[in-house]
Amino acid sequence: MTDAAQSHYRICPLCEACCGLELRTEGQRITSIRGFEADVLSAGYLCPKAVALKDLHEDPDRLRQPLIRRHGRNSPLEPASWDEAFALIAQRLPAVTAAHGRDALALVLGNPAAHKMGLLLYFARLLRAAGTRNFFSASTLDQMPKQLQSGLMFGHWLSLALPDIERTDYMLVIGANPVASNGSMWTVPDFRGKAKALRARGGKLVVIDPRRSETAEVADAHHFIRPGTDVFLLAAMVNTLFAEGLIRLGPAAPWLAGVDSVRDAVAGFTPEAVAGRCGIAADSIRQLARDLAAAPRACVYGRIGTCTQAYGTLVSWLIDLLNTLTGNLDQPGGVMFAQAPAFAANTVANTAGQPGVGRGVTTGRHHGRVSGAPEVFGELPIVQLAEEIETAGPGQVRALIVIAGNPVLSAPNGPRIAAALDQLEFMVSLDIYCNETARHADVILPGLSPLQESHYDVPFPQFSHRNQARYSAAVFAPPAGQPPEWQNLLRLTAILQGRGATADVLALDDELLADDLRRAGAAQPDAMLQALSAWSGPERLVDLALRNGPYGDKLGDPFGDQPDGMNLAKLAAAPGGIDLGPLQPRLPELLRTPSGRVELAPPLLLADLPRAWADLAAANGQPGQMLIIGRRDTRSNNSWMHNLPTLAKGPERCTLLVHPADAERLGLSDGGLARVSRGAASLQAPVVLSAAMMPGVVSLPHGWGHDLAGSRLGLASLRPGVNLNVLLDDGLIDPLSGNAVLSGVAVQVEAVAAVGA
Ligand SMILES: Nc1nc2c(c(=O)[nH]1)N[C@H]1C(S)=C(S)[C@@H](COP(=O)(O)OP(=O)(O)OC[C@H]3O[C@@H](n4cnc5c(=O)[nH]c(N)nc54)[C@H](O)[C@@H]3O)O[C@H]1N2
Ligand SMILES: Nc1nc2c(c(=O)[nH]1)N[C@H]1C(S)=C(S)[C@@H](COP(=O)(O)OP(=O)(O)OC[C@H]3O[C@@H](n4cnc5c(=O)[nH]c(N)nc54)[C@H](O)[C@@H]3O)O[C@H]1N2
Ligand code: SF4
Ligand SMILES: [Mo]
Repeated sequence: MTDAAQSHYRICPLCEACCGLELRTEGQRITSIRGFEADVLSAGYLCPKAVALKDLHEDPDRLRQPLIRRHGRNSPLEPASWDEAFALIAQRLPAVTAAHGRDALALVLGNPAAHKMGLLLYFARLLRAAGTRNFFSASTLDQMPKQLQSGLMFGHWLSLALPDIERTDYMLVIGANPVASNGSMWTVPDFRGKAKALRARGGKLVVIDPRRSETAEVADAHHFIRPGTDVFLLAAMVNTLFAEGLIRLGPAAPWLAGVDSVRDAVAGFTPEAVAGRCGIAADSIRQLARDLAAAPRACVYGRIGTCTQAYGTLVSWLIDLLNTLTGNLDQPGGVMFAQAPAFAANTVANTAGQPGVGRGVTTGRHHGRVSGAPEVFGELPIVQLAEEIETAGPGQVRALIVIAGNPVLSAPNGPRIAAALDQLEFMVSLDIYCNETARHADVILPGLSPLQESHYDVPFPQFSHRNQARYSAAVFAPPAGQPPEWQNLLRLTAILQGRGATADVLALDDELLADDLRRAGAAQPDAMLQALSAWSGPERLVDLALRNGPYGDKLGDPFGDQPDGMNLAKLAAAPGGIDLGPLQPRLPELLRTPSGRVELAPPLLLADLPRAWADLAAANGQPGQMLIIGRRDTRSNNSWMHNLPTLAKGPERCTLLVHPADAERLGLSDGGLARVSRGAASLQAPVVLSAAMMPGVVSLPHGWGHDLAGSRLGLASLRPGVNLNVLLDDGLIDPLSGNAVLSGVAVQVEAVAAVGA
């Protein structure tokens, strides 16, 4: 008997572009993966990673069964049944918190959790049950500065001003490489195609980056910048707008507060004062400001290169100041706010509550125990995880749950983190591999293959360049007996609540949802639960959020008063999704600041400017040192996907890019080995000469170093690469957001003598 060919619509869960795919299958076999032409967001676009979903699904190293250490921390990780794995957790984990308090358990949430509705929605349940202050995530290796700045200016952490690329005339990209990364904190599939269209209609794309990146290659102009000096460049651009009378507030004017304070704050940052430090001529800085101001519709977009530096929050603020002071805030063709169809109530509070005013955001409700970093959006800096484990005293972290994260490779000073993990009394990892972090766990609980899960993008419609809603069902049924991850999180929740390993998690799910409804003050909670009964688990939460969202059929009070509105059943019946149109102006309704204004001059940020001013005169690095930056490659994804044959083939990707002039001075040759070191930390990487590098700057991608004993990534270990984060300093953060400094760190680079030479 042959299996019938079938076609499936499936949203790609691998990156923030969230492309819609069409998968063809015959029985359990995947026969093709393509972009789905009818997808309302991505219209057929896909990248090579999507095709690797087949390899991921079939990867023999992908875990299908829990692994546990039966005889304590020094015994080997061995396959176990689900019952045995949870019984071990129930036996060991509550004992730690019972003896040492709730903060003795830390939680780490990694990047892929943002792409899995079961993980993201149910993590909130686990965090509440854990009641610990020790919560860390990839956000402090990534976008925390952007969230803090957006929160301070607009009143909510997730109210991000997004470039309206399809209607703009001028786009400045700084510290982002969306041609390779496919965009971040901005869901915009096929950036390259959209950039091409922008230029074809006479618009201009300009890139500022220490490397002539793949995005710079498709731009009209590119400027090198010394890594870490964006704060100076952007402050000088804002200064120029004031100095040359180019300030234009536009239709947002009535809602803006603090323009004069901004003028005073940037007064000293003239183009001449910063040019030398940035490596950009003063005239060029002025011209960048003038071009931005002169374009009828313009936008500035900054991403990870501007966040992972010592002034990440200031830089993110200056970017939105440029957008605002040129009249482009909340305007078509400028930067605009999405209106997400779901999670308005809990994750996207800018459509919930009273429009136009709110509590705003604060930081520092508690502090890290050792270095005293303020909590930001409920999180402590992930670079401080190790010290919280190492340092004895009340509140010491003694147990850890890591969910879809790999800090041993992803965070600065991985070796220190690895050593700290070995000091824990108990550790659980939820992962699909035994990765470099999970190898330290007492229990690894595997997730399903993405193709065995249904999908709704929980956070990304909030960052989408167009309003839209999409849902896709699972392609394959999960294997019998393997629970979906939301159930694993609920079982951990039950264990932390003292209900043991065998609690009825479906009953707990009902109970927690009913609690949510009561807490939200629902007048008719029972009727609401009844109306949601077609769905269970994360789908039920999505249905609820969609129905009570801005486009929903309104389950809230009054009950069901928008019968034509959206719900999950309607969305599921629309493969390719529902288009909700281009972004619309949302001021002042979007604002959730206490003043009801866009806060252009938040005191926290103004108070940080003198730090930058004092630093302006200093040099970054000693003579002879190089500054190291990262790099993303389309065929790689942070610290994973290196185990998949279709992506792993081809040229070596973990290479050190060096400008030819630097190479000559340092005695490096193309294809030769370089030793890169910072203090006692060092690594060796193959050199590739590249005129695309700014002289004085070298680039090495992150997420490599798959040669650590105990991880189980067979293919990846054959070409392990080296871990950039071994070199980076876990003491370097942006103090406002707690974000790690991952870029522009000074290193020593020297040739490694060829053996026998
Ligand atoms: N030097 C340097 N370091 C960086 C960066 C940089 O630019 N430079 N970038 C930083 C950024 S932006 C980020 S977001 C972080 C990312 O760093 P992490 O948050 O550590 O995320 P990943 O490296 O993506 O690894 C996540 C793990 O999730 C697992 N996983 C994948 N899918 C699933 C699933 O469905 N369920 C479960 N349970 N697990 C799954 C993978 O197997 C992998 O082990 O790295 C950061 N590190
Ligand atoms: N293929 C692929 N796609 C990915 C990922 C991946 O690992 N691989 N990771 C995903 C994740 S988690 C994220 S957060 C996004 C990130 O998405 P992007 O922000 O687009 O990340 P990058 O491609 O690293 O681009 C950052 C750029 O900043 C530049 N840069 C470095 N330092 C500085 C500096 O000091 N100043 C300025 N102006 N520029 C600087 C770098 O040279 C680089 O070109 O990508 C996502 N998409
Ligand atoms: S760009 Fe590639 S990895 Fe990202 S969502 Fe689209 S297909 Fe998936
Ligand atoms: Mo990220």
